[in-house]
Amino acid sequence: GPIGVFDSGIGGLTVLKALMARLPHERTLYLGDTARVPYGTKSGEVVTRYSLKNAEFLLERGIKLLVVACNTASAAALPALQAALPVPVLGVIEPGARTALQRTRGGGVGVIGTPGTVRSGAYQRALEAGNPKVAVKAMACPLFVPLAEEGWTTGDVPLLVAKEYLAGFARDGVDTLVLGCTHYPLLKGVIAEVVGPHVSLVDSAEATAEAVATLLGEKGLLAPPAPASVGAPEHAFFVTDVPERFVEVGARFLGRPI
Ligand code: DGN
Repeated sequence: GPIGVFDSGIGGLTVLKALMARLPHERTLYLGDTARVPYGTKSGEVVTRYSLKNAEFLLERGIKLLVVACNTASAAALPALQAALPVPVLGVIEPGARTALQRTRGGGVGVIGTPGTVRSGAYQRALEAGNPKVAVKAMACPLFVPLAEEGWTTGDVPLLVAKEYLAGFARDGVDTLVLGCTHYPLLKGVIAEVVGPHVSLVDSAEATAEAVATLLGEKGLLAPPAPASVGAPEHAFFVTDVPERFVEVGARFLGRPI
């Protein structure tokens, strides 16, 4: 079966992009819950209810593994999804936290995400579970989401917003910063400019793709390479609202047409 991926909307395409690069032989099914986006400002209960619905839709289509691409949904709903589903379920938080712990030299780790992700404390818990001595500073950066979707990822406006959000990280001895939201990889340039070259940025999408590859390998679930005559594996997309905006904006997140 294919790998199932769901997100609150468009942002999870950054995770799908990393998955497709890391696992080029895998078929994928992506569900963007564009009717109910954003999740980032909603309560954990509501996000969990939506997440279970999304998972059910993908499960009915025969997925072998579920990737929760949305950080907010990973933070709120991972245990509920793992309890409810008969297939392995992976979120983006564990892999991002693990990579941050490998990277940090001084033990100061910053996390940025939606208000829901930060409020849940999920990254903080995952980091502290891996290393109790780590000093975590988390900050919600909600304006990064619309900026990324509008394609406003360079120039004065995103730079000013990034400075407002991130200036404190430099003072607090943070040497590693987790991009804990699907949209933030698009703003890597301005974020790096503000925090400076001594802060290592952790892309949760890439860390998750690596974790998916490891898990599929361990379970013997990797798709075999197809003969050249068969062509590239299929990637299917579903949305819960009309698809126009998803197709247009999504191409930028995925780095190729949808
Ligand atoms: N996909 C969400 C996340 O990674 O937390 C961001 C979009 C949103 O729901 N606000």
